[in-house]
Amino acid sequence: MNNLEIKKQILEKIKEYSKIIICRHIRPDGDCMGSTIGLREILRASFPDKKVYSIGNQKADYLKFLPAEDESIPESEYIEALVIVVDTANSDRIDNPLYSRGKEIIKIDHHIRVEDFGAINYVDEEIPATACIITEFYNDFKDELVMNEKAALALYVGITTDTGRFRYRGVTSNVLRLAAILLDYNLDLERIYSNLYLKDVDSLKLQGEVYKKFKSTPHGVLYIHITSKMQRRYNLTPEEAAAMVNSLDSVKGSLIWIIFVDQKDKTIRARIRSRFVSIDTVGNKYRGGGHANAAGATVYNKKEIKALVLMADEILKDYKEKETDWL
Ligand SMILES: [Mn+2]
Repeated sequence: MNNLEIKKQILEKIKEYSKIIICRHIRPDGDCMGSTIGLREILRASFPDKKVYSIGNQKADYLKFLPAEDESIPESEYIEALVIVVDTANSDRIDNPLYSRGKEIIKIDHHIRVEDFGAINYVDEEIPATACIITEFYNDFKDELVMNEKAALALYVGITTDTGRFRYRGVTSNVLRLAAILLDYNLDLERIYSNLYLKDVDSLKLQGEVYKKFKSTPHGVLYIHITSKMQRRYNLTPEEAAAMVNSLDSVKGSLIWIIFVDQKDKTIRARIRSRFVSIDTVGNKYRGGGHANAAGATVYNKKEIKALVLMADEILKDYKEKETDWL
C-alpha cells in the first residue's frame, strides 16, 4: 500500500513544526536505526531551520558505523514537538518513554498492525522495511525533500538488513528501485557489508557450539537455548548471542528455527524465524510480535521454552500436511 494521501498529511505536519523528535523500538536493529537516522538526515537537509532529533536509549554496537543518534533532551523540549515513531508496532516497545509528551505523534511502520498510537498512522504491512517507506516518502516528494550520503547509507542498511540482503519474499521490483535510488549516493557496499556481517572469533566459536547442540522437534523445528553460561564461555553479550539466529536457517525441511537467549534480567528472549510458513502467532502468544517469517517473544523458564517449541512444531506439522512443495 503506497497511500500518497496519508504521506501528504505527514509532510504537511512536518512542515508545521519547528521541532521534530524521531523515536524507534527497543533492541534496535538495522531497520529501526536506518529508518530513524535516514529520516532525520533527510529532514535536516531539507529543512535546515528545523531542529530534528533522533532519540533512543539502547544501542547496537554493530551499527556504530551509522551516523550517531542524539543525546537525550529535557522533557520540556517535547511539549511543542512533533514526535515521529518509526518501525514500532506497539507503544510498549518505544525506546523513549518521553515520546508521549510530544504535541502530536505520527506512526510510520511496516509490522502487522496492532496499535494505532499516532494521530496519523502510516502502516504498510507489505513492504519489507520501514527504511523502504522512508525512501519512498523521499521519492514521492523529491521536489521538496533532500537526500544525501548519510541518509542514503542509513536507509540502505535498513533495507538490506530487514530483507536478509534482498533475499526474502517481500523484495519486489519496487524495493529494488528504492534501493537503487540510494545507491546513487556513493555508498561503499563492501564497507557496509563488512560492518554488518564480519564475525569475531568468539562469535564463530559460539556458532560452532550452536551447530553442535541444536535440537530438532519431530516435524523439524530447530532450536537452541543459549544460556548465560554459554555466553560467558565465549565472552559474548546477550545481544551478540542473539545474532546467532540465522545460524539455523539453512536446513532442509526445517522451516522454523528458534533461538532462546538468556537475558541479564533473567528473562529469556526468543527469536523465531521461518520460511514459507507464518509464525507471528507464536510471537504474539508469548509477549512479543513481529512479521510472518520473523518474530520475537519473551519467556520466563524452561517449561515455557518447551511450550513455545511445541506450538511451533504443531504449526509446522499442519503446514507439512497441507503443503507438499516445501523445502
Ligand atoms: Mn523493520
